[in-house]
Amino acid sequence: MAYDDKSIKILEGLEAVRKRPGMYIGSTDKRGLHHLVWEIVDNAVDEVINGFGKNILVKINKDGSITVKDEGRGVPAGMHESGKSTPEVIYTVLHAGGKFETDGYKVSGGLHGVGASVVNALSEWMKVEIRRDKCIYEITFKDGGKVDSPLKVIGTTKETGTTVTFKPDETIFKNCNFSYTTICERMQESAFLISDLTITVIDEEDEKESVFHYDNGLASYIDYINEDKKALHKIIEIHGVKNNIVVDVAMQYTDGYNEQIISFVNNVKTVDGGSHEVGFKTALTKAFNDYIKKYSLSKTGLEGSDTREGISAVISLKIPEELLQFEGQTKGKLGTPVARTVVESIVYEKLSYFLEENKETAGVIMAKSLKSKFAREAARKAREEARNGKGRKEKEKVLLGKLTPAQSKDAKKNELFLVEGNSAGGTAKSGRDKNFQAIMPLRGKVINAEKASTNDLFKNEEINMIIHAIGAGVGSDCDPSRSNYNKIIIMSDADVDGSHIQTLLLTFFYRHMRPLIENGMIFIAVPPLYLVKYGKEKRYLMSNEELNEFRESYKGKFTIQRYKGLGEMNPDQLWETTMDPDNRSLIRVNISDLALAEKRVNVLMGDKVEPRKEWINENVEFTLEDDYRS
Ligand code: 28G
Repeated sequence: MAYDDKSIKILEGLEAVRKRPGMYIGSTDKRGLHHLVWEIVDNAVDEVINGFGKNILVKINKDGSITVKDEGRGVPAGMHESGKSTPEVIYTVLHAGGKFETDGYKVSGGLHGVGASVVNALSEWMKVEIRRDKCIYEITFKDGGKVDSPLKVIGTTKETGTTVTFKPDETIFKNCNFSYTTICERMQESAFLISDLTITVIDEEDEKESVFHYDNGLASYIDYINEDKKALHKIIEIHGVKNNIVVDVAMQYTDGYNEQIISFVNNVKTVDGGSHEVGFKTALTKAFNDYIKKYSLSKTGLEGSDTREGISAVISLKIPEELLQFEGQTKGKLGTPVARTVVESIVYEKLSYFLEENKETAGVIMAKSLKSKFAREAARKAREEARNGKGRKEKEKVLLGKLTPAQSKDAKKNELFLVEGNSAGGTAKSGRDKNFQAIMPLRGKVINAEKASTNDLFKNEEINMIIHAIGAGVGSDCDPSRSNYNKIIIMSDADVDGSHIQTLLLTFFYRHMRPLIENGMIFIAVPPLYLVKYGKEKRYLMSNEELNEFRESYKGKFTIQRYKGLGEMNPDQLWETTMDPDNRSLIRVNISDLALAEKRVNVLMGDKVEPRKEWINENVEFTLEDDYRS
């Protein structure tokens, strides 16, 4: 290819990065901005890992640019076969000079590994200074990677190393302010993983400086994590190599209950864990169970979670590039299957040995795990007792305080009325057939199962009463054959509030007792809207339509009474019109109603007033359309 053609290709490459920055650095928000820093710092860290220089400086400059300096060999400053200088190639050709390999391990930055040219492409300007061969070289770029001044010698030096300064392009990044804290956190992490390394972070504007260096690697990391916690023993360190995979682990139990496992692969954090973490957990469970069995510390075994209560652990793996496999949207999960077996066998073997050699520490850790096991078992027992045991009777008394039960215990025939308001509840209680009808009055508004946290929902008195009265269980436990009632009937006023209560109850049943709906056990009662009296006769009318029909067909004198609520009826009337199986109308709620209910939930519970009003106007009558006579 001709020289000019190559130049055009390069510019096209950088232009592609500028067109779709997200493809190369994930995003153009704060994360993306800092990604630029990690790309450059990773290269500097690689030099340290390769054994060249130990100090790295990261400096946020007053003009919004950032400088990264290492004391490595310095980027080779010769001429490339293309006729360009090597630094120009490295900083303008996509993927060139980004990541290099060391002993077969692709170290650091491996996740996105797109290199310095991407950073250049997304910068307003960039300056690279190279100290090497007693010379100081400099090359500068502007406007997304265009050479501003080609490589030249600008002075002499005895030092070696590379210094890169760049200013992110404000037209690409929403916010170009580097965060001192974000940078410090990441640099500290690197310093924990690489014991030789010293990283200094400076904020010139705010005159802040932090230096990160840790002699004890992962053990220092654990010390830091457990700084404000009470550790139960000295840190356990594990090291091993198998199948070319290097495994390092540091772990320590605290008196707390949290499990904190942090893992890295080739110095990159695996935020979503993966096969290495699975191997670690399996090894822990196996080694501990062996130990408690050998010394007869418990008749039954530990579960995995028992062995991890209060643990802080850092796992660091070095995996040859050809074995690397990452999963998940953000590639934060190690896939490599062999990593599981390698970590499992190394940790199991070394940990078992450690326990045998350190009986005192072993005792402390086993006691902690056994305590966790007992607590877990006690909690389960308490849950079961709450469900079927003695404690249940007491609780039920409170929970069922408002329930007026039916006399018969025939679940096949019994009906539960959920009645809006105490006064209507009283009317229903007097009017019902007490042989098979039970009444539960509901005061005020029912909690919104769509919005409340599960925790709040199940603390709610009304909801608890309903769950306990029905007795079929909730959630995955819900079993219609255990229901105390064949029909559960929601009885509310024929107005907006009543419709609201229906919706809230249906939402709850839909979310937490759906099998009852699927079994056709949930109903809505339909109280009459009008009572017309003519001569010595009376008739209840269920809708405006019925009223119109009556008006057209009846020619004599009559009076109309409109029922605003259940409370306006006397017990006999309520029985006659709404509760008597021979006379009443019930709507059986089915799942397609529920699709409707879902919509209702959205409209009714949403924050917008207008669509809500509209919806109520359109749908208040809906209850009468799919009339179901029982
Ligand atoms: C300051 C911020 C970021 C770097 C080096 C050192 C070498 C290098 C960098 O070489 C081209 C490709 C593989 C050899 C390597 C110097 C070998 C000999 C280096 C950095 C040539 C890249 N002498 N230091 N790149 N390699 N620091 N810091 O970027 O074959 S990048």
